[in-house]
Amino acid sequence: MPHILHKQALELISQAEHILLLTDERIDGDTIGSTLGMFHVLQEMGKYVEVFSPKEMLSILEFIPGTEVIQRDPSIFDQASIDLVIIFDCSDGEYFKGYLPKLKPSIPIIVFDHHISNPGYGTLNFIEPNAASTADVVWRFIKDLKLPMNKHAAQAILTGITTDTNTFSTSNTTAACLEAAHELARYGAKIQEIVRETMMNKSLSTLKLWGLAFERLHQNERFSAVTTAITENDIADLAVDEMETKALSNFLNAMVEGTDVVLVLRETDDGGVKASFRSQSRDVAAQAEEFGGGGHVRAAGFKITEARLVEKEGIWQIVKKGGEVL
Ligand SMILES: [Mn+2]
Repeated sequence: MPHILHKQALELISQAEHILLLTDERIDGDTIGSTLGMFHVLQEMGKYVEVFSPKEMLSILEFIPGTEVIQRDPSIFDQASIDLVIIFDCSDGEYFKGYLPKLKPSIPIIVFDHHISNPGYGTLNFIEPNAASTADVVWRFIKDLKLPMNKHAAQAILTGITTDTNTFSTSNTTAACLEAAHELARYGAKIQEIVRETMMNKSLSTLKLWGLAFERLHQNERFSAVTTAITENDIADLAVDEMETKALSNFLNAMVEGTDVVLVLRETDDGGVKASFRSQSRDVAAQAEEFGGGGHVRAAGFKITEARLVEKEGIWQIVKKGGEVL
């Protein structure tokens, strides 16, 4: 029997005539996959649906069916006819709050997420901190309510599950997400295409970037982690996109022997430094919080504005403007 919250959400969806779906600000396979999965389901239900995502799509996610419908122009929020907003994999909802005043205050918001830090900012919130991905939260919602599925929806949702578990290799790989993968495969999802597009098929420049990152690997006592660094120059020289550095963190986490935590430091084009932790057993969310960041227990990060990466005798440090070493 459907959960009461699910029924309330279905009521909102049934009444809505113009639904706007939003991804997280940070683009990854889960936020795009869960959003587009729901897009295909709502289309099957005969709904008028639009999708907004604030950042440029990553080339390695372009195989997900429906990426071409994603709009990036915020004037989408000017439409008075929008009567329901659904947002996926976005832990705080901060980025789109600036757009909300353009919408009627009475418009309900449904939130699907798996970040433990999500305060539940929606009218209805589907937040499962133990779920491997937002995509599998979305899948259980669709299944519970017996919403109409097709193979495009299945492929999008399975992409979210696959990428957030680093192809079923991370400690958050649960029986529930494997069961979801099995059911989605029955709806026509192709795991081999997802793995090839998101994990393999690395461009020559990406592999060169990985080569630089491998060379710089070192044990960093400051962060108690095997650490590497990527500078803005590397990224500019090799013209690779952000998802590739995330893939690098996941790869190193799975591959480096004898360490709990891997840290990838990366300079960003706005003059800051991003740090992303991956862990097998330590709580890296707590560690990231010390630096004003956050995330999941096994995958977390932080960002320092106005900082650069500096190498000193093989150890990479974050140096803030003014010279303070973090
Ligand atoms: Mn996620």
